[in-house]
Amino acid sequence: MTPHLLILGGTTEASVLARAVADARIRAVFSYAGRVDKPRAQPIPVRVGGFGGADGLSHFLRAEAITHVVDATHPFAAQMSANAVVACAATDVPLIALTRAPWQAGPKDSWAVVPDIAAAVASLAGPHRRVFLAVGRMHLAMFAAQPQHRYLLRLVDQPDGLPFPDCQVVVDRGPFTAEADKDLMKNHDIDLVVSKNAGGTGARSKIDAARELGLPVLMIDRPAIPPRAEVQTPAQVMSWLDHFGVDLGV
Ligand code: 3Y8
Ligand code: NAP
Repeated sequence: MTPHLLILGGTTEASVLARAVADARIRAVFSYAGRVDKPRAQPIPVRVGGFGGADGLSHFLRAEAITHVVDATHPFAAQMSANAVVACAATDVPLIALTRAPWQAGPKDSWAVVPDIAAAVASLAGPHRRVFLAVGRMHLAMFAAQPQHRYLLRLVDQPDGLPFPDCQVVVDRGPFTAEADKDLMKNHDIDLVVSKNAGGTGARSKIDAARELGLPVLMIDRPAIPPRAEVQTPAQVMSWLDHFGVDLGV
């Protein structure tokens, strides 16, 4: 069988894996949803846009003769991950997920943990605060239910129109650093950080900065994802491929 790998991407780890796959000269395609204007370039062919649900993904797997799928999407990309489980089962294509363990609160952290974004919105009820809302763009509208706060938003692209009367926007994509996030939060006199429990390294700087500044964090737990094989490092993905007899070019 001639290997043809599909990497469902959009994370730091997916980009590291793409580099390892390119170096091993394994035929692969990297997939983005098309959420942002200029996604990071990759050293392997890239496709952008949804597949059209699990059926659309099954069709893609057959049409492109995909032999292995690596779901290296973000832990909050639950729909994509669920579709990958269904489509790989339907087409009998091996699937592995490259995931990041959730961040754990340390002794110096002051986290309030909520199960999902709706619960985070509800827990923002109460008097005016200066909130660093670093959860991206897609769910901002839900937070409009709490307009009494001053929000600092960090977005990948310049938004057109924002659902808050009092907010400031920083357009930046990670990975970020704790030092820069400390300065940002001090300059904006932030008194609460709202974050998804993304895990990994690319988004944790604001959590480290909050700890060092002694600020509380509203931490949003990740959504449930159907069971599938999971590993935590690109190297483990490469040995999974090796296990299937894929020539790693070494
Ligand atoms: C389009 C593709 C790489 C990947 C980099 C990681 C790290 C930097 C930190 C903050 C939190 C947030 C957000 C974030 C981070 C990495 C990683 C990560 C968080 C890009 C990218 C795409 C996206 C989509 C985007 C979402 C948004 C979420 C911003 C590329 C840059 C908040 C998640 O405007 C929008 O529509 C943005 C949408 C989904 C969450 C949301 O709900 O808005 N990511 N982020 C992917 C696609 O089209 O398929 O350009 O690289 C990737 C990265 N974002 O290779 O360097 O691995 O997690 N991304 C969160 O974790 O809370 C920012 O600001 O502190
Ligand atoms: P999602 O809610 O799970 O997916 C919604 C739909 O978007 C999917 O059903 C699929 O459409 C399409 N899609 C998602 N990821 C895709 C991919 N890599 N390639 C092709 N289509 C994809 O996903 P999301 O939370 O919007 O995340 C979108 C992208 O941003 C992913 O690449 C993810 O890794 C990245 N990202 C997300 C977050 C986050 O906080 N959610 C953070 C960092 C990076 P069809 O059903 O039409 O196939």
